[in-house]
Amino acid sequence: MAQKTTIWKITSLLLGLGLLAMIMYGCPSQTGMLDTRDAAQRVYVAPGEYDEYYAFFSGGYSGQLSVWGLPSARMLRNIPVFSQDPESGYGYSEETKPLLMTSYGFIPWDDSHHPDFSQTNGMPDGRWIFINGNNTPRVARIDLTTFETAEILELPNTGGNHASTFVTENTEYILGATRFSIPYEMDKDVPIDSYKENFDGSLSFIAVDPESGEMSMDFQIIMPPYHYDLGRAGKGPSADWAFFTTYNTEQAHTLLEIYASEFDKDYVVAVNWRKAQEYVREGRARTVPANYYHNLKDKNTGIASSTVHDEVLLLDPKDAPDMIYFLPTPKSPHGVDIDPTGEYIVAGGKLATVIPVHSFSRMIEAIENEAFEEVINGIPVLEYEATIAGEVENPGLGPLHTEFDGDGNAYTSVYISSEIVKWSLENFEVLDRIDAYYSIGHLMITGGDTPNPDRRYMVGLTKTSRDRFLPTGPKQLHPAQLYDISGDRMELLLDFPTIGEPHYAQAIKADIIRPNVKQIYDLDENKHPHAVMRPRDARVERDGNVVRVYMTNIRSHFTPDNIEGIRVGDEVYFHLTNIEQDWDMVHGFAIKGANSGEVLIAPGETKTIVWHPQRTGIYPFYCTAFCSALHQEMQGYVRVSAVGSDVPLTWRTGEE
Ligand code: K7E
Ligand code: CUA
Repeated sequence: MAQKTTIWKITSLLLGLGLLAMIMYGCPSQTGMLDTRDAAQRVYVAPGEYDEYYAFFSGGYSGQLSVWGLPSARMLRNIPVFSQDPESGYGYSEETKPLLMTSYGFIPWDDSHHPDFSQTNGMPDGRWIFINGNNTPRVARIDLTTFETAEILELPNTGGNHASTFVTENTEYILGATRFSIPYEMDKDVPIDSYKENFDGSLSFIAVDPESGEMSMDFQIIMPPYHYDLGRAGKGPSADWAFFTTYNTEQAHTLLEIYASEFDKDYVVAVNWRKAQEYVREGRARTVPANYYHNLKDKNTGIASSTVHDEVLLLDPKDAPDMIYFLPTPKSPHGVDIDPTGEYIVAGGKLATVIPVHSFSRMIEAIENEAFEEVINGIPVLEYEATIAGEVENPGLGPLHTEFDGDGNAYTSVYISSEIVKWSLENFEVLDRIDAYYSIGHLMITGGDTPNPDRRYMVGLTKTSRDRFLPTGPKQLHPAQLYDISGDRMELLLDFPTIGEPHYAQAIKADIIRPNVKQIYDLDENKHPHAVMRPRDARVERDGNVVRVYMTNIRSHFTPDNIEGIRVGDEVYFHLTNIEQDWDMVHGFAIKGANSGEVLIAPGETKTIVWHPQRTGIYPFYCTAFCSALHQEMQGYVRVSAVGSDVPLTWRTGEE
């Protein structure tokens, strides 16, 4: 009897908690879990078959961009972007090192958050994908014919480029913004307590050449010293606008956890970038000194080089009327997301109890009616009531990011209560909710942030996996979950570990990219100045203490293989040309004692590694990729003699 009472007490307690949760969060999802076999079927891609989607996950603190097939969640590639990659030689080879140059020198790491595709008429065109570096502020362009980083541009006047890379409808601009306000003047040494006087915010508009994809810093807008968190380009009717969230409008500079959470509302910034561009063309921007690097890989040689810029165009809202507005938004918002119609501007107030949804058309009306609360540094603050379209009640605790399925539904990731909440753009009512494992950041819907998403799959990018996978010590990989969103209820299909910390992701129909992917680098187009196309042209040349080895690689030998006459103190460049013209026929190169990674050379490509021999002796080098039955034979030796030795420079090509 006593036992029964206890059970009943526990049951009613659980029921009560459930009821409480229902009151707090609306109707809970049934289970969301499918019959396991059914789920397995729906993510099954048979051996030899291709996935339907390419998905690109940011690497977060890995600085890279990983590529996955969906729905199988097979990892296809990890593209090195901001961080050196000893596996491929990216950031170690002489060709790629300049990509990682900044005004602070060679920075072989960054923190990559938001990938976004180049777009044509609002739809991803599969030509390039961009991604931001949040730490030493940068933006990178990855060429989707080769899946390689082609370009990196540093951002001046920026302390953490987080609200990036969001791309406008026809890739006119990539957005950027300073997450942490900082003093503008370069290297300015001021007390941090002088925050309000000396610190400024900035928004960046990076232009993209429509043919080559080449990026350039077109202009920046100087802003009050708030924190600029996330951005989005408008769509359709709002396509000429860009939106950013702010937090710390309190302008705190210590204990932000407390002092940057005081105000009930911060702002969404709305910028008419087309108008800003006109003002800049009219000469209303001023030129200010700056110092930033632009690193670009030459298409013909494969060699990256750096250009240093010393000024930037700066537009002040005080000199640029009718261009930029603040929309009050509760409370320390994180994400700002634009629905497929371009009408709704959804903010994720991480400390707010509702999800505020602004209306673009109401915003335009409010601007016309001058429904302003005040004007800050030339920026009118619109009345909250004048722009708001609705608020989603009971969204859960800590809403962050919202995505859309194109059928009038929105999906918001909710960090603290660790769930995804689906709600209606018609009446702002919650329709469904499903657990996330655990603590979700961004989510992503196939077809993405476009006027026309594919209502197929949704990926939740979560922060901690805890008990979801076999344990690997105190730290587990960051997980992701795949959901089917084609029905009324969200259904969990799969959960899988990822690499790095994916913040955001994009997925595109594989057909858009696949036909353009290169299988080889064409040797006829290889204009690398140190390339050799035939083993008989292979040679070694000395100029003072600089030695250049012009080497070919083909199954299963290096030419030349044996080199003598190298001395301690020499600077030895191995210029390796892979003269294979077969898809995926790579060779690697490594030499004992080199303070470097290996270099992996794709078919038709030339890559260079530099080596500074420290000690006399015999140094084996070998191919690191198991390329053929005689791969183990793909090797050679370098003889290193003492400084001043008279051993003549010789090499073996098999022709002598
Ligand atoms: Cu929410 Cu950098 Cu977009 Cu992480 S960010 S989650
Ligand atoms: Cu080439 Cu192994």
